[in-house]
Amino acid sequence: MPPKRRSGGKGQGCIVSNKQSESAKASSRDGRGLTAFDRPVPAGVNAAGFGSDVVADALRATDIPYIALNPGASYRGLHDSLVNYLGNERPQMLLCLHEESAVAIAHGYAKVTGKAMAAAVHSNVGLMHATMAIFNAWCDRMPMLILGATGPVDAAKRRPWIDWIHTARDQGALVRGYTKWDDQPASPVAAREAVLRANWIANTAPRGPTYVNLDAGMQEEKLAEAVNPVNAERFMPVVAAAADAAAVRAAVNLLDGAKRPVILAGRVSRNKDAWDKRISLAERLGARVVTDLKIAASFPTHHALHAGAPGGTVLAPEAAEAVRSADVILSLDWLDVAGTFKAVGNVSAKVVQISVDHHLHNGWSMDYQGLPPVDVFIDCEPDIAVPHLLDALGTGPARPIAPRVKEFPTPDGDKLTVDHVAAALRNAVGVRPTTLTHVSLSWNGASWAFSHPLDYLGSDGGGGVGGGPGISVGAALALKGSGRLPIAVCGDGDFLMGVTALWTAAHYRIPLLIVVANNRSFFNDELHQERVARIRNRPVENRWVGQRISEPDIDLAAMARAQGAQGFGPVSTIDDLKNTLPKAIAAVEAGSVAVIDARVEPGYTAATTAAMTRKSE
Ligand SMILES: Cc1ncc(C[n+]2csc(CCOP(=O)(O)OP(=O)(O)O)c2C)c(N)n1
Ligand SMILES: [Mg+2]
Repeated sequence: MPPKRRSGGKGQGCIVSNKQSESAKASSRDGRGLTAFDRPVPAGVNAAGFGSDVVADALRATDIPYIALNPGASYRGLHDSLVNYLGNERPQMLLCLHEESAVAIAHGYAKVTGKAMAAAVHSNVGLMHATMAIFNAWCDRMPMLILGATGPVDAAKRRPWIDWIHTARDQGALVRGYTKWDDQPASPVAAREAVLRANWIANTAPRGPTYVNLDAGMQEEKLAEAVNPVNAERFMPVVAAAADAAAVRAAVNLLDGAKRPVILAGRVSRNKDAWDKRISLAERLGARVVTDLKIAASFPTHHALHAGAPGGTVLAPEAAEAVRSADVILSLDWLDVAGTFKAVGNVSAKVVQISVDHHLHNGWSMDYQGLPPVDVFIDCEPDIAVPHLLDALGTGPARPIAPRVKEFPTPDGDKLTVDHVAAALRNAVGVRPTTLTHVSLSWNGASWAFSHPLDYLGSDGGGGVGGGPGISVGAALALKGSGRLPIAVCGDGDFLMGVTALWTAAHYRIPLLIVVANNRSFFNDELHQERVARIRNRPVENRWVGQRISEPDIDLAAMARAQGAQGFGPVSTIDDLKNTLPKAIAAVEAGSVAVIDARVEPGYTAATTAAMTRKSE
């Protein structure tokens, strides 16, 4: 039985408007929120008394519902304000066992909602733990507000030893290359402004993480006088951006006359109306559409115009051929236009690029990819530009499009492979709406159909292994109560690096199914070693050395059970998996986290294996 809900404190003394927070209240009442958990006794604190109370007020004004955190003395002032001033609600704390999972949970939440969640990480050490997950979110262009802290900037206030090792001159420098903005405000009023600005910048396209470093001294400082309230909404204005009319006309001139147009459907929102408009655009143009497993679902994969299955490492042959023979290519913020052209070779098409991504590029990280040739550039988000294109195109010649039957590859052999896992999963979930929150590197894009923007959330963004579990927990949090079944397929390496994110899901009763495609190896790198061996004429059979996670095999189901999740397996046969899946799904539907350890044969799709092990460049 969860403890009875009691309100801890009042909060929001330094902010005038409380309008936005009503939505958060509503989501708690309808059972989707987590306010039954971790209730503090009422503290009876009704007015901001300390610097960190002012920060807490600002955080509430952002309307962010959750703050994932791992605690630390550097932000003990803020921690107290969240518990005893705000009453641990709006935002509610989500305790995490590692900073990397705190940030990954915020990342997964943003993948579903498109909005920033908050994460708090302790001083330099917590931030160091968090860095890889921040980098993943940055590369994935996902918003989040990261609060950090430092030992007192005023050296006279530092406790001996610990405050000194946990104080760095420029802590933001640790993450400046892969955050949109950072600050270390020197007063409570400046901190309020920093929190509002950080939330505003994170949520404004191109989205990304922001970092506010809160001086411990500032947090713990007693307010000499009441802080003048502000109307927070006015400091986080909606940024309206439209497509430039001349650029739209130029794009339409190219697209309307195109004989073999191709749409590269890239980074777009989870909005269903925008999804439908994208389909209308493809149908109006008769354009083939290419999608990518690295990013979330952007077009129905079984639409007759979808070319090949979405690829991760390599483009499907049908997609590559469509790009090669295209006369006009429309990139809807495609992740890597230049790289795609390089991989395909001989692309002669005119290119229309719709993107705001260039506003984010910096000198530290090369995640902006190669510089693509572009003939018409529309500097706005694709979801905003597509309706303008449709309007400008008007009605065109009817192009009958035969619907395509959903077909999936037939898995080979009788040993358990990732393709068998996909087939068994498809069969077990039946008609339930599902969200694939993450897939393993071994996943075959042909084995699942995406027909709604929430059917698939894309990969980790930065290629940082270990993000899968945390991202999936955050996505499952955002999907809780939506009627969708969140499913993650994680590699064993990925699962093992991020496994403690599961405890947070178990504690807060966030339902999630994780199937571990357990090949007992960092198999991706076996293929790299095979390639090097081939090029150097050395024994290919040694590729496993320093890669295999066996002897002893790790009991992944036990690792799940140890954290309060339900663990199934190891399952090593197709029948075992078929029998286990319904039980695991039933557990998730009853509110649990369920993990199936599926001992699969090592192996990637034939195309990926061929590309990764080829002898030449
Ligand atoms: C943080 C991090 N460490 C190491 C790597 C290098 N790496 C790329 S894929 C991979 C193997 C992942 O193993 P697993 O999740 O089991 O997937 P598998 O390749 O076995 O299908 C590794 C170690 C990485 N990308 N990120
Ligand atoms: Mg593996």
